[in-house]
Amino acid sequence: IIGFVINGVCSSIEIVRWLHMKTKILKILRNADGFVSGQAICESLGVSRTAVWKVINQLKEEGYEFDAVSNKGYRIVNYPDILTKSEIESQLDKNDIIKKIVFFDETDSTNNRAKKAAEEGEESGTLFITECQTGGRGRRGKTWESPAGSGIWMSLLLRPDISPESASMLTLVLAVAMVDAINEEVQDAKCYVKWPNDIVLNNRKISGTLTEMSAEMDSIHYVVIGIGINVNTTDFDESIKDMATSIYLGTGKKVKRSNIIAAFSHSFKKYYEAFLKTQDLTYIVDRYNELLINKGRTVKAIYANKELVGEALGINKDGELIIKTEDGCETAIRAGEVSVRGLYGYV
Ligand code: BTX
Repeated sequence: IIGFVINGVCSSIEIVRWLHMKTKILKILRNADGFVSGQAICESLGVSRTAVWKVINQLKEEGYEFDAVSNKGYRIVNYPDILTKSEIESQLDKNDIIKKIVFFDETDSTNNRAKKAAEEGEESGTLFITECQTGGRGRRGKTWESPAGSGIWMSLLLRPDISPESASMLTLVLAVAMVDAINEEVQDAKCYVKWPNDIVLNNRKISGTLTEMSAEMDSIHYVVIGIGINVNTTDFDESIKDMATSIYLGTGKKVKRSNIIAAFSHSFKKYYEAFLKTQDLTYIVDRYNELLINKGRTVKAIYANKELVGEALGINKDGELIIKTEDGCETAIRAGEVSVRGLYGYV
């Protein structure tokens, strides 16, 4: 029994080393201008040629395409659209907010996985991601369609030292960071934000955010921010096909999902750090209002069992939407459903 346990421990350490090395080799190849020789990889990582060769073969099996020229080495000529730990980690920097990736082929909901791990002490900055959710959740018990192979379904675990009341603003911080990330990858994608949490392309929804928190009166245990993005999706369920779209359907461009995640990791860092400085949206409000599709349009807000119709003026630094009614009164609403005339069928 002792022998078995020791063997078991050794082999799991081997697997961890293997994954780590795979990420490093991928990073070296990804960042190289041209060919990288097998010898140079061996020397920089202190591993054998056989080990490098094995990793290259594994990458080929995952769909990476190589140009291999004797005396020159390897060069990646085509990347697969996959969401493995190595594929994402090889694009992150050491200062990114995302510190660790936990990937599932399939799971019920990445928010559920993140919350469970958080309860068990998982560190801030861990990103839970899956190819397919069988129980993807929207806000207030709604469902989120999360089929395999075409979208990003992920949840970021954070443990910010902020007051619990400020946490809901993280949804807005994330939305701005994600629009910037999408725009960086697809320059002519004209994405907007529909307050508070939808990302909209061509007047249809491509993304939504679900923020969940565990806190006491004055301190946060953890926040889980879940985001779903339709990236290369071509078909939607009958129930949402008139209101949903994807980056591909909206722009005609197929995008590598891992590139969006990496771009998001960089843009989120900028906005998150700005948010932590003031614990409000002081530094983000202008960018958010630039992207706000509701701005200057007639909206109908349903909140706290009330209904309000008026012009949306924009958000304030606390993330509230200010609505001006016909009588000239301005009301700031903190949370609720807001529909915009002409969007998703509201007329
Ligand atoms: P929401 O309440 O704003 O939106 C939910 C509504 O959006 C649904 O009732 C439906 O009308 C529509 N919808 C459902 N699926 C899609 C889709 N794929 N594209 C466009 N519209 C859709 C938004 O809630 C919050 C969504 C968060 C999803 C992420 S995915 C990772 C994480 N895990 C998890 O279970 N949820 C989050």
